[in-house]
Amino acid sequence: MNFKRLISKTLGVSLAAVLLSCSSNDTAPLSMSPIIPLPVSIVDADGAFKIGSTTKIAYSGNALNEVQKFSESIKSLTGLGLEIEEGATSDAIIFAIEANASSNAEGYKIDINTERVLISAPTEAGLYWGAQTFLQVIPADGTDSGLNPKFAVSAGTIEDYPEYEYRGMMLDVARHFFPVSEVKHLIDNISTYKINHLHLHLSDDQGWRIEIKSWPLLTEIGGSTQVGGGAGGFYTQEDYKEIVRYAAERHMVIVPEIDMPGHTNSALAAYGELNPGIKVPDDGAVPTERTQMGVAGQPTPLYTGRDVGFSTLDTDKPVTYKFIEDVIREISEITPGPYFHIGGDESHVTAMEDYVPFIEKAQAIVAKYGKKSLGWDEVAHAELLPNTVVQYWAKAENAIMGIEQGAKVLISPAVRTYLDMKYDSTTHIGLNWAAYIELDEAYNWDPTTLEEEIKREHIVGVEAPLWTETVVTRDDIEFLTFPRLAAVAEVAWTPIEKRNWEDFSKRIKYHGVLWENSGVNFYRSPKIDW
Ligand code: TNX
Repeated sequence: MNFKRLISKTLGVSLAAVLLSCSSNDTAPLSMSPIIPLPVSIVDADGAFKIGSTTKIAYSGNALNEVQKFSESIKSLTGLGLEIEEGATSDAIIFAIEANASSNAEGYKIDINTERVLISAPTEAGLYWGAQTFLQVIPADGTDSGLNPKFAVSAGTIEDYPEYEYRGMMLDVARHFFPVSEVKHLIDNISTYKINHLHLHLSDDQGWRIEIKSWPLLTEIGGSTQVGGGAGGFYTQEDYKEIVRYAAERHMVIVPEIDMPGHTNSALAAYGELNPGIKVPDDGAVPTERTQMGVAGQPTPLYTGRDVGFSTLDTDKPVTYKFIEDVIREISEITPGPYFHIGGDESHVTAMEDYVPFIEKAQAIVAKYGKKSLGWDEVAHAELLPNTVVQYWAKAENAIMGIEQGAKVLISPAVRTYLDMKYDSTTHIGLNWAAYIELDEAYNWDPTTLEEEIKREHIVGVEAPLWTETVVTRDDIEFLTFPRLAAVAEVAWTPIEKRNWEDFSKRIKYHGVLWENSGVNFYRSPKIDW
């Protein structure tokens, strides 16, 4: 489908005809572009810039890396293999590092006139986000009606910067394992939406997914299976470094998570000395949740089911703290990003008097290795270090307890942002314990109005987690992620005053065409007239 047909489909034939006939060169005004997330400001001007085979990609300042990535992206979008020429000034798409292009480190400016396109930003990250925007302004389909043999982009100016500095997605590689190639594919597809953090849930009851050289059985035994009993798998440290490198090239930070003290059966199956065993309560009854835990000091059986909350590390033993220190040290050494996520959720079989000191010790070890702790909202029961970030997923009162201690909050309410929730009761994969989340429900909310006590200044950003109990293939990942991630990305990037569901529901159609053209699976929400 070409752009005009897409616009006709998007806006209704008559409105599209008016729009197309009143702008020169047959292109819709820049402000009608289907950009997601919506930029802060778009101002239209007369005329259009035509991209053709003679167009050059130019740059000034330290922008060659960005220009090379852009040249690959524009080639796969349009088929045009444009030459890179440092100083070109006309018939050119120019990338320039300019300190005053934006006061935000990730901000950028795009100025389009009939002669050239100028994308400027104070940083390479800003140029990268500017390039993502510009690619969405170019008509998606190379084949043209014949009226105009070039890809015409309407003139005007875009000025843009993010509302939140942390715009994230989480992938659970523990319940089902996904190899490096799948993670890279996901990184490509989500960075289009200016997602700049990928949180990897690297351990859980069903699997331990990262090599720890000082505790080799974690992966050898703990990584050997997954939900449903499949073969599992794990990342070597070299694999993990490759993911970190690939993400960094796309200005995305990897946030590693080792979930503790609960969600640890895979570690207990590998190293029995970490297992406190079944604690028989005073009345002699055996707690059923902990039947998996068996005998203290002995390894547990591997677990391939979907239950949560039945496992815990032995919080009393010194060896447990040697273990978590080794794990945190080895992962921190290969993690350039600022965060280490310590999990802390659903430790239902760890007594609160054991849980609190455990979290405090884990936080201190994270700090010792130069990282900031992130933790699921339950960690706010402990005394938090000033730079710890609490990830609000379930209980607002926990997030508020964190704020009262001076912590910042990462917003991931299950009822809005959980990508593993079904869209509706007929969705073939996913869970529904929190909600059904249709596309409009993933869009129509704001982090600052969830709770009175959680204010703008407390919030570092928004993250959409994808838990993978029911997610097995690339198709499954994509079906639950798209289009909802695009909605959450706009919640995280675009200021609330600019956001509007009606408008989003029109822009998203173009992305359906892009996904279709590039073989990305997505949910054809009945709320959208695809
Ligand atoms: C709750 S969200 C969990 C995960 C599950 C998820 C399924 C959170 C911090 N813990 O262990 O996978 O629900 O939706």
